Amino acid sequence: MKVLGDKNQLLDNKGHHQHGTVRTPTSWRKIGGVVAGLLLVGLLASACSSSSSSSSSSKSASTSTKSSATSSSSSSSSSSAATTTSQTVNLQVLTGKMDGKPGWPKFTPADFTVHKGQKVVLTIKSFDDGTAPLPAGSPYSAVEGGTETVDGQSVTSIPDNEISHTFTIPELGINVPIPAVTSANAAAGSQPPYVEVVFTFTPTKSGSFMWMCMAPCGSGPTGMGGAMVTMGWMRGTVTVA
Ligand SMILES: [Cu+2]
Repeated sequence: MKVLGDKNQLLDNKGHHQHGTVRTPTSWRKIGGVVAGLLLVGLLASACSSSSSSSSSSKSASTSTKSSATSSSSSSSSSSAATTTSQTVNLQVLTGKMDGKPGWPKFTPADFTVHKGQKVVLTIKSFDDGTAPLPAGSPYSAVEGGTETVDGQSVTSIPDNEISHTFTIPELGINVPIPAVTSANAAAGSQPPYVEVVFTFTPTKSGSFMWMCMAPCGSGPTGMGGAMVTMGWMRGTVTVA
């Protein structure tokens, strides 16, 4: 299935250099302390980077950390310091049929790690053309906790009857509604067709948080069984380190 591996991105870990000015140090010992401090920062940064490289071995997604200072085409509209980094996380929503388990759509990978205080660009490519409308009045049709585009267009919510899944992290106040693949996506030519959701946010709280889908896309009379209640399908863990 060739689509699963495409657009994977290679890690692009770059070291960060901090430039400090030491003004009239009172002793060499103080300079030594500053140098040791900078080295420690460097070590911590590389430890953080290598943990995301190890988690990127999953074949269907990758995580990378790169300096936004090197990409002048950054789409961020917020002005930020040159040392700000962004992280890229790629998820896919596979249909149960694609994964050999009809009726069990799944997000993959289900578990990933991001870094506190760093902007995350979460790209979710969904191949699911099935809708799972939210109950009327559900709050999960609205984008919360960041900004979202669907196939390049900014959105603040998705109509209930177009929703296929949501990527929701209640403890972080994050909700990403994901529409079903449409005939327009099919006409765009990819095979199988997919819809691409890009959600940008900055985690401000560290810890381990469960994410889940709030759309009734599972099995059973209410759509809340099967994939909906099984870790690794419509729920998983986001670690903010
Ligand atoms: Cu779902």
